[in-house]
Amino acid sequence: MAGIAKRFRTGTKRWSMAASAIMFGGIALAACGSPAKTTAQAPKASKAVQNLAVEVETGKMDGKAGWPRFVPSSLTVKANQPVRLVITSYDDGTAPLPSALVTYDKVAGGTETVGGVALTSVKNSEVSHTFTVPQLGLNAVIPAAPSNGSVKVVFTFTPTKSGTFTWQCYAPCGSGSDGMGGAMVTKGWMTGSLQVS
Ligand SMILES: [Cu+2]
Repeated sequence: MAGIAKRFRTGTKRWSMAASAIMFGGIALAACGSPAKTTAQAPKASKAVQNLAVEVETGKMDGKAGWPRFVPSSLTVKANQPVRLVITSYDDGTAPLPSALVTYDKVAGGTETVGGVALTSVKNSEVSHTFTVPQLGLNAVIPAAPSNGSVKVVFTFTPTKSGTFTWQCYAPCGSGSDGMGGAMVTKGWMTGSLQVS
């Protein structure tokens, strides 16, 4: 959460700098009567995008009834370079977030498209899984796939901290009365690692 707040502050600062630049440009324009020449440097070429592909398999596919899993569950990326994580989910089951975790229906720390459409949250009743890295403030939300079909979620983010972090699904898609057992607490299923080097 602190990370998100920090990013927000940075964003605000950048915006106000941009606003000052616009105002300054306006004054220059008024003074000389012709468009002010821009002296700003062209932005540097963007860094190469790191592409990652993950599948969410259902119990039918992985051979363990009621145990959905992310494949692969161990991911490795470089810090300070954008990551394009493509999550293809075949799971048509929903697992709405419980009230204590309901804010995880919102995308955080990056941008998301579902089936090519940008969105900032998924209706809780349609949530199937999340890909959440609490230590990096990342949250991708995966809606249920159509039955016998798949849904493609593209989550783009840039990790700025290096280390080995745990990712976790926060949607109660596991076993037990609260859905938080089984796959949810088993490494390699609904939790795994994100190594940022
Ligand atoms: Cu899950």
